[in-house]
Amino acid sequence: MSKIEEVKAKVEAGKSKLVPGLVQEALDEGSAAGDILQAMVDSMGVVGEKFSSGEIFVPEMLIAAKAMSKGVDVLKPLMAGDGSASLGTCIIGTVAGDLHDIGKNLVSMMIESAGFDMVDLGVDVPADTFVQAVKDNANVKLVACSGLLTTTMPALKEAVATVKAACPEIKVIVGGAPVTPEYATEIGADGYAPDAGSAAVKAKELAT
Ligand code: B1M
Repeated sequence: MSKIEEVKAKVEAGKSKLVPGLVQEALDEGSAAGDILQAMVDSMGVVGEKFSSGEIFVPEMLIAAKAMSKGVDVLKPLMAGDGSASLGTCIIGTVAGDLHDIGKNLVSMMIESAGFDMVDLGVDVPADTFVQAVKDNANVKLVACSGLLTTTMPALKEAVATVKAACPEIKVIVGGAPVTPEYATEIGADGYAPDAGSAAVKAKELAT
C-alpha cells in the first residue's frame, strides 16, 4: 500500500493520531500536497457513502472528519500564499444550522492563499453575524458562505439576502455539495464555486 493509500485508509478509519505522521511521511516520500489532500477528500466521499448505506453512523463520520482535519493541518503551511499585498478581507462561514466545516476550511485556505485576509466565523453562522463581521472588519471585499445540507440551503439564501440588503457593495460567493450554479443565481449570489480551488479563482475575479 502506498503512503497516500495509507493516509486515505486511516482517514476513513478515523485514526486522528496516525494521520498527521502518515501525511508527513507521504510528503517526505515526494507526494504532492494537492494529491494527499485529494486522497483525504476522496476518503470523506467513501465515509459519506458508508453513512448513506447505514454501514456507519454519525460518530464514525465525526471521527473521520477529525482525522482529516489533523491531516489538513500538516498540509496548510505548504498551501499558504506568497505573502504579497492583500486583495482585501474575506469573511467566511458555514450557514446557520449547518455544522460541516471541512469544505469551508479548505475553501478558506485556498482563498487565503490567493491573497485575501480571512475572517473565519466558524459553523452555524446566523445571517446577521455575516453582516456584523463585514462592519467590524477593515477592507472587506467578499463574504463566502458554505452549506452542506439540503436542509440548510434556505439559510444560504437568507445569508445572501441579508448581506446584500445591508451591504450591497460586498460580493457574496456560495458553495457546498448541494449548491448548484443555478441555485446560486436564483438566491442572488455574485458567485458560485464547486470546489476550493475554483472558489479562490472566483474570489479573485469578484474582488479585483
Ligand atoms: Co454530515 N452529511 N451530517 N456530518 N457529512 C453529509 C453532508 C451527507 C451528504 C452524508 C450522506 O448522507 N451521504 C448528508 C447530507 C445529505 C443532504 O443534505 N442531502 C449529511 C447528513 C445527513 C448529516 C446529519 C444530518 C446526520 C445526522 O445527524 N443524522 C448531520 C447534520 C449536522 C448539522 O450540520 N446540523 C451531519 C453531521 C456530520 C458530522 C458532524 C458528523 C460530520 C461533519 C464534521 C465536520 O465538518 N467537522 C459530517 C461529515 C464528515 C459528512 C461527510 C461524510 C463529509 C463532509 C466533508 O467534509 N466532505 C458528508 C458526505 C460527503 O460529503 N460525501 C456528510 C469533504 C469536503 C472536502 O467536501 O464539504 O463537500 P465538502 O466541500 C467541498 C465542496 O462542497 C466545496 O469545496 C469543498 C472542497 O473542495 N465547498 C465550497 C464547500 N463549501 C464551499 C463554499 C464555497 C465554494 C465551494 O464558496 C463559499
